[in-house]
Amino acid sequence: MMRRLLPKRGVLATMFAMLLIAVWFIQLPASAASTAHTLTLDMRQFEFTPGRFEVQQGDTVTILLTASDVVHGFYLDGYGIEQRVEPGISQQISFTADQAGKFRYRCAVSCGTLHPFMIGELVVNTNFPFWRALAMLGVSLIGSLVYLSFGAKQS
Ligand SMILES: [Cu+2]
Repeated sequence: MMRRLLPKRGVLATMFAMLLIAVWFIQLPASAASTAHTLTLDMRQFEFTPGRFEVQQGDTVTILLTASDVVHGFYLDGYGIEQRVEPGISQQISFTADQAGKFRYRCAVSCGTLHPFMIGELVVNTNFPFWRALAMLGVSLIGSLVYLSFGAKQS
C-alpha cells in the first residue's frame, strides 16, 4: 500500500536531474553579492601595508592611500589605476573589482634602491562558481541518498 504512494526511482532520478540543471543555469543578480570595502593602504620604503588583500568580484573598493616616508605611487595592474601619493597627503581611489584574478600593485614612483621590489597583491575572488559547485554537490549527494534508500525499500 505504502509502496504505491512513493514515486518510482525513474521519476526521482528525473526530478534530481532537473534540479541539477536548474542549479547549473540559475542566475544570481550580480549586485546581490557585492559589498563595499574601505581600507587604508600605507606605503613606505619598500613595502605596502597591507601587502595583500582580498575582495569578491563585483565589490566596490575604496582605498585611502598614505605615504609614511617619501613620495610613492600606487599602480594596480589589470585595472590601470595609478595614483601618486606624497607624505602627509592621503589620496583616495575607488573602483569596482569587476575582473577576477590576482593583480599586483606596485610602487609607481622611484623611491629608492629596492623600489622595484615594492609589490603587493590584490586577489579578486569569483564566489559564484564555488557556490554553484557546492550546490551541485549537495543536490547530487541528497539525490543519490534518496535514490538509494527508495531502491532498498522497493526491492
Ligand atoms: Cu615606493
